[in-house]
Amino acid sequence: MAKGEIVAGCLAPHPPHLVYADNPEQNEAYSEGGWETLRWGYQRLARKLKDIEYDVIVIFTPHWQTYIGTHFLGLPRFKSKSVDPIFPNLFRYNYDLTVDVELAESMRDVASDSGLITKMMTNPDFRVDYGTITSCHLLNPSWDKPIVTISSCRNTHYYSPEVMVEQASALGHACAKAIEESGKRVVLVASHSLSHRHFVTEAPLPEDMSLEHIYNHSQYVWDMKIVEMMREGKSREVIDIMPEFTEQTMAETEGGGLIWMMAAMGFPEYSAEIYGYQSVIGTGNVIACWDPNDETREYVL
Ligand code: 2X7
Ligand code: FE2
Repeated sequence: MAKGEIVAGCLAPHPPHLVYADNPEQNEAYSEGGWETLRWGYQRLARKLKDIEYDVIVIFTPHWQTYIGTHFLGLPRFKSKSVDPIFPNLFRYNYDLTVDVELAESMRDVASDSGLITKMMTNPDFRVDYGTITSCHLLNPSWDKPIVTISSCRNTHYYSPEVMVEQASALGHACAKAIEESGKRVVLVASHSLSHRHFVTEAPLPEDMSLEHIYNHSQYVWDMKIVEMMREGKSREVIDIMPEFTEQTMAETEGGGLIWMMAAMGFPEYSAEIYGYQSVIGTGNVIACWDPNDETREYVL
């Protein structure tokens, strides 16, 4: 059997606003659009993924928060309605998704053997979080691939951002090993924003783009520094400054997704493809892709 491999790694922010703005049939809310820079970027990345041969999407989400170890979706199908607890007016999404339980269990086993605390989620009534659904919907609107969702163990809050770097890196290495042994071709997804200070009152019309802007200039400068380093192939350095970035901008990197993905991909030294940057309720969001294939990697933006 050929070795499994990671065929792409995507940094895929999940503001539910983006699904709301797209008006897919699965979502109950109706919008007049909005946040096109991100949505069009997602559409371009989704087209790229369609041209890549792969078996499964493995996604790490900060909105499935676990306090004792890392959990993995562990049943072949989850079907329900996911309602965003903060934005029920925008996101009430009827999902019906399939899980690659075999790969989820192997990742769990390897992670557990390496000393991490792990658990499979086997409650059929478990409600899949909106981070998973938003990023997966925007990257693969046809939902024609199985997924594996990995929870975010709250290391940053229990301990510190530095401990998160250690723990999420160990999890990344374990997942990479399990993927290699599986023989499967896998797309990794770190589902989160960058800077994360945000407005606390909603505009009368959420999609009124005349009111959308970054929360403050400091967040913008930090985000641009991180994006520049991604372009320059400095993924190791991005992770090295992550504790400070996370603290200074309340960044959603606190959940560990990007650390996990960069570690699993061996800290790429090639440029990340950039598909768009835009704020959503003041947060900073970049869509980026690390394509390990020199022949297909592009300069997008
Ligand atoms: O979860 C989110 C987010 N990460 C960014 C912006 C808006 C809402 O929800
Ligand atoms: Fe979020």
